[in-house]
Amino acid sequence: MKTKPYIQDTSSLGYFVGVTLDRFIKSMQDDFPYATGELSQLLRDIALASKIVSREIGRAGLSHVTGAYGHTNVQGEEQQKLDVVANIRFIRALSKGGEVCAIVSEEDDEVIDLQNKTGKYVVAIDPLDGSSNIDVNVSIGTIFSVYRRVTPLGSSIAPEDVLQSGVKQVAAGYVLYGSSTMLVYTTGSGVNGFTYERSLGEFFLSHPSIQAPASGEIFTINDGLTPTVGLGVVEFLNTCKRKGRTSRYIGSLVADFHRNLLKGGIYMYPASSKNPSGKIRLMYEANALAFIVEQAGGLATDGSRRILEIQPETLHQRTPLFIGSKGLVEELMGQL
Ligand code: AFP
Repeated sequence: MKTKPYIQDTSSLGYFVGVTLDRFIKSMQDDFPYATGELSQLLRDIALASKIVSREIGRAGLSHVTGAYGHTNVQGEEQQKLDVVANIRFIRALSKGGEVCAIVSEEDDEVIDLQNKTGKYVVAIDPLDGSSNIDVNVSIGTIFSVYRRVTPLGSSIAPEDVLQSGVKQVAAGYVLYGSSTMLVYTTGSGVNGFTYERSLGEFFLSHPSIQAPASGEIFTINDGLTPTVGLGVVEFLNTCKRKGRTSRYIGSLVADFHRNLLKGGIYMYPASSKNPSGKIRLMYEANALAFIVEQAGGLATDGSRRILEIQPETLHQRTPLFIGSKGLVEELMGQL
């Protein structure tokens, strides 16, 4: 019988066509001979929860999960029903997996101690970011950071396991529930994006090795803030306008960040008189995106410090955030 080797030539389609998230995670794990597979499993747990949340979001208008839940979170913000649904889904997935010992969530005042003394990892998560956009069918997202616990396995969790600076992240990512659902993540060796194929129930690699353009034409800020922000930011905005740059603002950090990551731009949420420490939460918004943007060649700062080097003091600490293409962040810094 004549045989021939199976050579899959997908070069004309792009090398990565057909790679599922599971297979990709496995191939990354294989690069680390001592990896136990726990981080891989954790990433799969997050992906699974995000598929469920994507489904809930997709039918939100029909299933009575839009609107307020009737409770205010620790930030003083009114929780939406979908915030609560997403929080439950992610916490359930992370607690069932067995790799995680503690979770910090935007929706919970205190650290969630999973009482899992063999869990190696701590997760900080904003289960559903951009809540004000839920009811109006505009893109929203999930943001997550993963840290290795610092106390020995077998012991109870301690504050130092949780309050770690962004440089200590071992993985970070976001899910964008937009015109399609995408999961973008890094484990510190580049950034890769996966698009959800709903009918197959799988994420497929669609954006391999994402690189942030070195500069760009998009500036992103809530313009209503500008009368109360620092003069340096105002000056930078005037420069952007003089140079004919484009202003784009969705009000969902994940969506605004993702657009600028792919197209080149800068997202700004400075300190203002309303939010003297900025609005964006360090532990489950800024750090993950800062890790991703740096891995993609961009920058993230609070105006004077690299976001990843800020030592968090409290769980829900806020920070000013300037993040995006290197050239634009540097230009802004020159005017601060
Ligand atoms: P929520 O998830 O609490 O709505 O916060 C959204 C967010 O942190 C971020 O996603 C947006 O970029 C920013 O707030 C929008 O803030 P403004 O409404 O003040 O522009």
